[in-house]
Amino acid sequence: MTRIVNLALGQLGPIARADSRAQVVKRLCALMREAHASGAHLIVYPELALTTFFPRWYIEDEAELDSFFEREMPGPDTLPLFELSRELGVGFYLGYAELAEEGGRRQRYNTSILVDRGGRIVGRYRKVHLPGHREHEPWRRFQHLEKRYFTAGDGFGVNEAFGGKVGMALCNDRRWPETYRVMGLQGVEMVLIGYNTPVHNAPAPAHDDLSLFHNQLSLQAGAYQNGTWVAGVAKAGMEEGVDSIGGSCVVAPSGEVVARCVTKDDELALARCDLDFCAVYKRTTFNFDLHRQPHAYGMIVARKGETLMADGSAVAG
Ligand code: CDV
Repeated sequence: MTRIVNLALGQLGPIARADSRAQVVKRLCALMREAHASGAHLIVYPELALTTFFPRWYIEDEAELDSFFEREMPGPDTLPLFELSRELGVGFYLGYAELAEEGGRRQRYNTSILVDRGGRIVGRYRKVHLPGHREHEPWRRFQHLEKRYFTAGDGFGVNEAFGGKVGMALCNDRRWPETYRVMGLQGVEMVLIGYNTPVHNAPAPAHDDLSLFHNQLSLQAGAYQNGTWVAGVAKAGMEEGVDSIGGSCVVAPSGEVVARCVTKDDELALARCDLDFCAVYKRTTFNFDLHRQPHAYGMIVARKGETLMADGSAVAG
């Protein structure tokens, strides 16, 4: 069985607050068509890819806040993307704001889904590391209210899809070694990550010049240290007065960047990812069974049949 995944990065340029879902979905479909024409099996879109990055505003009106969220997936506006996926045989990763009803309670999540080449949802992930702050902080040039608007997800799973083990994360997750390691311990072979990263870092403006470097550093380290492919995809450019980095790229299990976007606009980049290449690293330098020393790490380690959660606990299943 061949385990080649022709991967497309579907980087997006800015989405204005006034842009409708239909307008955005049209852009996503255009990228998917281009990906298909280039032989892609899977296209990765950014975090919160259906709307502008609304956590930059302090929004008090609940109905206005809700307008950025999806109540169902697919819904009427997103259905064309699923239909096109099925028609072309191109799967996708999509980040969006999810409004869920759980036990009679409304919950808001920063979510991504994995859709197979038949247009079926085969995985869902809810962002674990929510950055920013909970209260309005007027001293900032713009807000980052993810802690206010979203509930944190509860773990990093791995999906059997595209002939291998595919994991998901969202934006700030990519800076944390645990994100990759928790999936690495489950044998992940490809990690898909959408992001929205402003160039300006309000709590640490001295880091602004390093925004792009830190993005790539995190993706490369996560890939190499876990012997996995990693794809990071930006929503880039000047969106509602906030400049965000581009730099979408695919990193091989060797830690090398093998494909990269060069603009801060809607742009496709392509990589031929051989999932079997992961084994070269997983069987040698990063053979976890042979070389890891969990007894020395002072942490709980998941046994077979258990999942290691982001807080370090292990749960069945
Ligand atoms: N959307 C994000 O998670 N953005 C963060 C910013 C706030 C630093 C990031 O880690 O890129």
